[in-house]
Amino acid sequence: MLELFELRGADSEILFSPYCWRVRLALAHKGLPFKGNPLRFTDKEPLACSGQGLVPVIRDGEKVVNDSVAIFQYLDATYPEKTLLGDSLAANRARLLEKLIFTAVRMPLLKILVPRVFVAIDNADKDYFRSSREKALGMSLEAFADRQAGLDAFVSAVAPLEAWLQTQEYLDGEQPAGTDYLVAGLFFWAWCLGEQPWTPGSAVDAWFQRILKQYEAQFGAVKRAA
Ligand SMILES: N[C@@H](CCC(=O)N[C@@H](CS)C(=O)NCC(=O)O)C(=O)O
Repeated sequence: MLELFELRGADSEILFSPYCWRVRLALAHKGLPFKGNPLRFTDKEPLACSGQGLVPVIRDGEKVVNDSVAIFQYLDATYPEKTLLGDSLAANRARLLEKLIFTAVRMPLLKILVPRVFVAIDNADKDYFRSSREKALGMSLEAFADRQAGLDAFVSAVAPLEAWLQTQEYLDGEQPAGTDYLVAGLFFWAWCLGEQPWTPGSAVDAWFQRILKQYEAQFGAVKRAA
């Protein structure tokens, strides 16, 4: 069976990586059965087969693929039914969208979520998480975290999505597909860590709830941190 290496917290059922959520949602969309293999940040050995150290990684028989967008493309090429990204032009646009939201949506969320991630992760991961993230951010986690600035920037970043979702149910049209999951992965990250930085009752909220409900109908309730 297809295997998904993903990220877990101290509680192995709290899955909080935005990129791994993208892949869970994509596998659910394709209706592909899979076995989740949740790893701590510092469990690198099982990822050796992928030649790098980040999750998500999928193993599908002999084939090993890492990187959420590359996994979407692999799934479309191998299991063409229920397209995620589409042909090369559409796939290229999805990659562009991914780059845009990486900065616009991920960074505000990180400002909100960093303290929650630090609490949720296993004790064995805390030193690694702090030192690797502080090096990348160029400052301490405490200096970076800023809930109010994160919330304000997040609301501005999702305003175009809010307008878009006033006119159609999903980012990809009448049915959800790849761009919905690329963005929703970030929302699941917040959700699993016990946050909901978007406005209850908004079009974005209704969109997220539709995707969540569809996933939970297949896989059961998503566990959230307290
Ligand atoms: N571009 C990659 C990003 C993957 C990534 O950054 N994964 C994080 C988890 S959210 C990770 O594995 N971190 C492990 C580490 O920092 O050692 C994707 O889209 O899959």
